[in-house]
Formats: sequence, structure tokens, C-alpha cells
Amino acid sequence: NLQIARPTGYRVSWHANPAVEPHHFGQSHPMKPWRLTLTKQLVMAYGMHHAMDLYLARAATYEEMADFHERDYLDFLQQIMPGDMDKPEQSDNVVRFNFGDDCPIFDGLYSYCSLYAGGSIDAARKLCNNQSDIAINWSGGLHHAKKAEASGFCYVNDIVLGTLQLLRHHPRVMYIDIDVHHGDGVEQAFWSTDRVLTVSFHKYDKDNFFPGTGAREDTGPAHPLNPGAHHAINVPLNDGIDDESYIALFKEVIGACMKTYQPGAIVLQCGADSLGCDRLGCFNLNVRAHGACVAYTKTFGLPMLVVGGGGYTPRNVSRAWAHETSILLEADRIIDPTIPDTVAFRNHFGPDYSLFPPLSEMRKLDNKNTRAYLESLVEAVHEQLRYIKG
Ligand code: ZLS
Ligand code: CA
Ligand code: ZN
Repeated sequence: NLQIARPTGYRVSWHANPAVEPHHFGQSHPMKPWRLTLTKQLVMAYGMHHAMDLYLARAATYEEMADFHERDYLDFLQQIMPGDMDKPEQSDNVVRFNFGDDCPIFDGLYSYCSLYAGGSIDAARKLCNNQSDIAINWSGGLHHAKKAEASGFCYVNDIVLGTLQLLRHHPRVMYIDIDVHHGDGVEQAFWSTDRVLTVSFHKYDKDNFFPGTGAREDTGPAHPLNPGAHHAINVPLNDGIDDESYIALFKEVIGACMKTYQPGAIVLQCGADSLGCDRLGCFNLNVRAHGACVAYTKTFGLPMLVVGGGGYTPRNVSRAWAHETSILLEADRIIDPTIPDTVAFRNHFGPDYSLFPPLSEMRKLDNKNTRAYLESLVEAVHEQLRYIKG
């Protein structure tokens, strides 16, 4: 095990509660909370836990979650039990709050939600109190949850709750989302304010890819007097985007947004379903490219709330998030790209034990994003940003 020197004057905090990890969405459901166990095991095998402040996340209280969510939705979430799904007296609420195959009712659901939400709230508060510069909650990032609706494996929107904490101290917060899905819940929550600039990169196909929102033209409320006008940035992509184009696009878009908007803090959602070989995703990114977006975001030196999100091939999710933890610690150059060959890892990372397997070569999807298309996206973002110069 490698000991990593604590960087001077630069604090990274890790917010997690191991009680999140054993929750089970059900047979064949793609969301697997045990990917967090695997992530933690990798991080610890590299000794990275020695270089961070470790906090046991509390469960968010009902009142804290009511900062965003409607009370009748939280009441339902709190009292519903696995068997209730098919009970006629619950069916109205099951439908109204969108529970079902994507968002099942499983054992300990409320505790699962309040724990991952507590992690993001705690993390944001550490940033506000100036007790941390970069606060990580890999169990968070559940960007589809609405104020009174579960959606796309997400029940409570920890990102919105964390961002609301940051807004107590920062006039402007920038939200960046590299999950392969559109960050619709976060976009919707801050649709009518100019105090959050939301930026999501995602696969977009209105009819065939979830959630079907996030077109380039959706930039905020239509009325120019609404403060939220132009404060939603969408970067809709096609299948198979590769490392080089994604990194270049990310830097151009985020660089321009930072220059114009000048936020006081950043919330970064690191959904790992944008990696190649993801069970649900369709991009061609390698772990290093995903990490390069995190590294670039860090160069601005702002307080950062870093959360997880999607990611459905657990061995690659844990590779990406362990690598990204090392980037945030500025330890990526000194960790060994060969994963420590311990018994615990043999099932997941063998036979190569590489932190950076060639994901793009394994299930090669054609890159359906032409250079001209990507250039048009960058140009459109520049045009949009002209409206928010001031
Ligand atoms: O961004 O595409 C859909 C919606 C459906 C198709 C699937 N059926 C079950 C419901 C109706 C139109 N849902 C997506 C949601 C993706 C959420 C991504 C979350 C995030 O990464 C942030 C955490 C979807 N894609 C794939 C599935 N659902 C899915 C695949 C396999 C299964 C098993 C369990 C459940 C039913 C069979 C399921 C869902
Ligand atoms: Ca996204
Ligand atoms: Zn996703």
C-alpha cells in the first residue's frame, strides 16, 4: 500500500455511509449500490483514504429533503413497503409518484434515499464552512428525481439539495453533468433562476433514449424576463463519441461557461455510464477521458461538490471513480495503473488488473458525431453565452 502525502492547504473530503451499499433494487435491475463497495475497496487498496478527511454521512432529515421535495411525496416514500406496490389503495400514489420497474419499491428505500442525500448535504456544508475544498459523495448524483416524482432510478435529488446549500453562500453555482443521460431533474429544479447554470452532456434521442429531454434548443424559460432564460445548457450527442472529441468538446464548452458565468462553486456529476462498455450507455469513453473532464474542472480552483450518478458495469464504475478520486487528490501520477492483485479483487478486475482497460476497443460503436456537428454545438453554446454576459 502506497502512502499519499496530504497536499498542503488543500482539503479533500469523502462523504459516505456504508449502509447505502447493501440496498438492492431487485433481480436484473441495472442500478447496483454494491458498485460503491467496489469503489471504496479500490480507493483503500491504493491508500487514498490516508489523504482525505473521511466523514460518515448522516441520513438527511425529512425537513432537509423538504427543502426541495413535496411533503406528500416524502410521506409516501417514508411509509411505502415492498409489498404495497400491488395494493389497490396505493395504486394512485404509485402511479402519481412514478414508481414501477425503473424505480421499484425495495427494502429500506427511505433509508437508502436519506443516506445518499445526507452525503451530498454534508459535503456541501463542509464546502460552505470552508472545512473542505473538494467534497466527494460517490453515492449521490441522482439527477432525475423531481420534487414530487421518482424517475430513472432516482428518488431524492441529492444534487438539488446540495446545490441549495451552496446557494446559501455563493451567488452563482455551476452544475456540470457528464452522465450519459440528461440531467433533467437538476435542470428543471433551477429552470427559473439565473443563480445556477446547468450544463449537461448526454446522448440525445427524443424517442429512443431516456429521458428524451435536453435538446440543444432547450436553454431555459422562453420569456426573456424570466431570470432563468438562457441558463440551461444542453450538449446533445449521438452514439459512440470518442475520448478525443469528448475531451475537446468538454473543455471548450466548460471553459467558455466558466469565463462568462464566473460561479463561486461547482457541482460535478460524474455518472460513469458515459464510459465505453456500459450496460446502458452508448458512448466510447475510456476511464482516462472521463477523468480528464474531472481534472479540467478542478483546474479552476473553485470549491467542488463531486457526486456519482449512473454507471452500470460496476468494475468500470469503480475504476473511474477510484481514478477520479486520485485526480482530485492530485495523486493520479503516483498510483499504479495495475490494480493491487488481492483476493477481493480477483473476480472483478482480472485477468489484466488494469485501472485503464481499453474500453473503446472492446465494444466499438461507430462515432456518429461528425466533426461538423461537434463544431456546431460549440458555436451554439458560444452564441447562448452572449445572452448571459453582463
Ligand atoms: O441517469 O428507458 C427507460 C424507460 C422505459 C424503458 C424501461 N422500462 C423498465 C420502463 C420504461 C422507458 N428508462 C431508463 C432509465 C435510465 C435511468 C438512468 C439513470 C441515470 O444513470 C442516473 C442514475 C432505463 N434504461 C434501462 C432501463 N431503464 C432498465 C433496464 C433493465 C431493467 C430491468 C429492471 C428494470 C425492468 C427490467 C429495468 C430498467
Ligand atoms: Ca449528462
Ligand atoms: Zn445515466
